[in-house]
Amino acid sequence: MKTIFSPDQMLHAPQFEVSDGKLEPAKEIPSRAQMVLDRLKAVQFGEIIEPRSFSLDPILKIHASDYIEFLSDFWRLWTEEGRTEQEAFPFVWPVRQLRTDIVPDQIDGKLGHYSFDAGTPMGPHTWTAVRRSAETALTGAAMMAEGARSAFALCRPPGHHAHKSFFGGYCFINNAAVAAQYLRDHGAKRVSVFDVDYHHGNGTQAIFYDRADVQFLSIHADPKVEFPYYLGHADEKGVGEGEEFNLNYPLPHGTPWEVWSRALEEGCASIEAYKPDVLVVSLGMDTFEKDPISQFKLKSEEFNLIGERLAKLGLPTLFIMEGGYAVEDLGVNCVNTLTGFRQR
Ligand code: OKS
Ligand code: ZN
Repeated sequence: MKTIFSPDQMLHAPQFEVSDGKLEPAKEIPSRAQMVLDRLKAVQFGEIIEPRSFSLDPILKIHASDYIEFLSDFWRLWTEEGRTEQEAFPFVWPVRQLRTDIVPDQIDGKLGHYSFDAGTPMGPHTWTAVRRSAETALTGAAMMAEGARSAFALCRPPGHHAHKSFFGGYCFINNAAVAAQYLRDHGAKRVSVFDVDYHHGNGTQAIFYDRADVQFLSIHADPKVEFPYYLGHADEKGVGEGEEFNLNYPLPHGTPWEVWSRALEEGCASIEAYKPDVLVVSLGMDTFEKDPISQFKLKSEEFNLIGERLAKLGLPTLFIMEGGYAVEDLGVNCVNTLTGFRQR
């Protein structure tokens, strides 16, 4: 299995995030990708290749053009308004009765319009890294369209919280959604996206919610007690043509493998019934027992079992990296998953 990665993805290097209302050290940092690269090399997992370049077209099939323009112009606007902080945080949002049909001119107004949380700083090189991360996912999708049986897109920044026109949860472009759409546009009739990150993939769910051609499944901490709080409940099943093609498995804090793996089984059974041409896995390792921001109890060896179970589906599979913040163990947990998959 080949890994796709570009060092440009390291250019997004936030120092801080607003977490639970406090300024804290940033968690979604370049060393995450480095730990995975180091482990891939240590076990000689396979070739690591640079992503290809893509026009913005495949990204604009998922994201609104004004949003992508905002992301790509952001740092110029920020400095033109005389702001000198090295990272920008939104702090005001157009919730409920406030208007979203007019985009403010002022940069803080824009930041709130195009985001849903304050935990996702933007810096001078965020756009470069974000676009390259999406190209990493797109390269994986292109390799699958060209006949690869599997690929690993080492995406960073991650993507699954990003909606059509707003960022949040460390995510800017929804890499998995962009990849799934690319696969649809290059021969796949049906695509399943299985999100095994600790957090609900609210962006991916919302993007495909009314569609029957992309099935979305997510195992995650119950949003009643966990970020992203406002999406990811079990009764969200899709709308219109998309009805029954959205499947959420919210689980309580403290969930161990014995319980988590039952949701994995159920999800796999639904994927088998859907009969997709290709599987996209939103791979988060923040289900790990020692993850600093999460409350599930998966052990390092159990990540191999995730890979093994997914392999049993017998589908061409594109892995796309999402979260995971126990940096010391992240490489092992990630490569364990990929190894479990390959050993089948
Ligand atoms: C603040 C929590 C912010 C959580 C962001 C989640 C990022 C992630 N205490 N998504 O999968 O890993
Ligand atoms: Zn996560």
